Amino acid sequence: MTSAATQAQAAAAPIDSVIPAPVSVTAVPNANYTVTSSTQIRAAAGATGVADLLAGVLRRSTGFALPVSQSTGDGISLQLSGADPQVGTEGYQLDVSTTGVLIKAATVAGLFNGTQTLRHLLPAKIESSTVQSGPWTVPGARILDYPRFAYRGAMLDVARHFFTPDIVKRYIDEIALYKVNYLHLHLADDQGWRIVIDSWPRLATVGGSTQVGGGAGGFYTKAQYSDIVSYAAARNITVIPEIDMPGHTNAALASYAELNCNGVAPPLYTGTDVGFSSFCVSKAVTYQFIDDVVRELAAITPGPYIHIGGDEAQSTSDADYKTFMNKVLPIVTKYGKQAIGWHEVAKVNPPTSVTPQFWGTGRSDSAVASAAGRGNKILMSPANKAYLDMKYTSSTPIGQDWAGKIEVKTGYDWNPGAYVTNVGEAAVRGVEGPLWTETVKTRQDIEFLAFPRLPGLAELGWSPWSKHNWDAYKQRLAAQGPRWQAMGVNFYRSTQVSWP
Ligand code: TNX
Repeated sequence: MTSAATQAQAAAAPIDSVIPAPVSVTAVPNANYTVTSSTQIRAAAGATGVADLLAGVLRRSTGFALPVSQSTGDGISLQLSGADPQVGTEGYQLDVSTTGVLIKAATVAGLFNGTQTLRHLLPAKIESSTVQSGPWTVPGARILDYPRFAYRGAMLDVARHFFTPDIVKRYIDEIALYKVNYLHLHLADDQGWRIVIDSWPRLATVGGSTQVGGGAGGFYTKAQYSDIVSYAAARNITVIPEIDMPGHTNAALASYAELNCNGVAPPLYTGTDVGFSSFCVSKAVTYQFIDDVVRELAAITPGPYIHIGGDEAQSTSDADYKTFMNKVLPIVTKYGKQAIGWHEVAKVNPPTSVTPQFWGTGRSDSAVASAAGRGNKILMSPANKAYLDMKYTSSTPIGQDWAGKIEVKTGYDWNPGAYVTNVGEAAVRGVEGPLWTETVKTRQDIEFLAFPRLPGLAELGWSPWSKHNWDAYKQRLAAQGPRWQAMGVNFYRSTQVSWP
């Protein structure tokens, strides 16, 4: 590492270096706190899990013992009482004084978010996995913070290329630092089916046996999926499983001949075309199959949502699409879940419990606007702004460009609450950054596309619009560079940002 980079990692973090920008940050002079070998972490009953996670991060780089206990006193304290009511269910207050850092929230989720802010307030090398030298100083500050939208999401396509549970967990760690609270896993597409369904075992064993380019593919056992779900939950992230249908279903159709209208299973598919497959809308077995899949998935998914895809159904007629969705949406409800669908689902006038996910490249969509008018909440993922699989520039190596090139500023400079005509702030559930993986093969590829764009989306989802400011944001973003270096994150060094 260059000595400039070493210095950047050692420098005390300025109080305004947090991403997403908090609602309110006030500097408190002469109130810095330094974490030392005698610092203790004190947690309210119920918050020791969050305290242990924080201790885990801080112990690795400081080498300090940092014992966690249910006690009160100096040091780092996590309290579940006394927070300003404005913090709501996910916000927190963080006060730094010479004797400690006090984080207060109404919920464990709020405390978790407060601890992520604390990480940003420590020198960048706090993120190192090996012991570094201090001082570990937190600048004197008072922070009050809570999210703009209840949903800040990231989607990972594990169907086009399969990613191991360890890679998914690492992505969870990386997005949790930016207060992302939903991880949408795109578990099935033409090229692969990635989750065991006991009543239809060939989905995983056959449908999961390859991927784009013809590699070995893979799938998650239910135990592995549940492990990912709990790992995410400990980090305030709810997993949303997606089974894309009626299109994007070749892997399922290849696994079971009876799901095809002609009774013949197509071969497995390892290319990157879209729009060529469809479930057989007229066959009863199709809905028995979907009932089984949704029942089994709902049973291992504690979160409220199941994503049913619904995009690019170019091999399904409009009438069939409507018939299909009107049968499938009630199945999701029957198993106690709310459906999310790509925005084409808005065309069937779905019940207001359904969330259409906007992925268009324009600023208007009449079906989405009508759904918003009827009371459906819309999830915002405009492809030319939020798609993490688009190339940054024509010369960056991986990614697609059908929705355009998305440099860091382009990905940051839009307002999800005033983007699609007649879909106002109150109709928006939140934002999500989809990362499709036709061109993405490794953990490093995922990181290169997500960083630095994902933090920008996270800020759009969390921070009040009044804090939106590219010039200020790019300074804060620059300060993440040394953090990502310390974490070993393979990020894109956009020339729009003056990395230290
Ligand atoms: C469109 S976006 C798709 C995906 C592709 C993606 C590639 C959407 C809902 N469907 O099937 O992977 O483009 O960027």
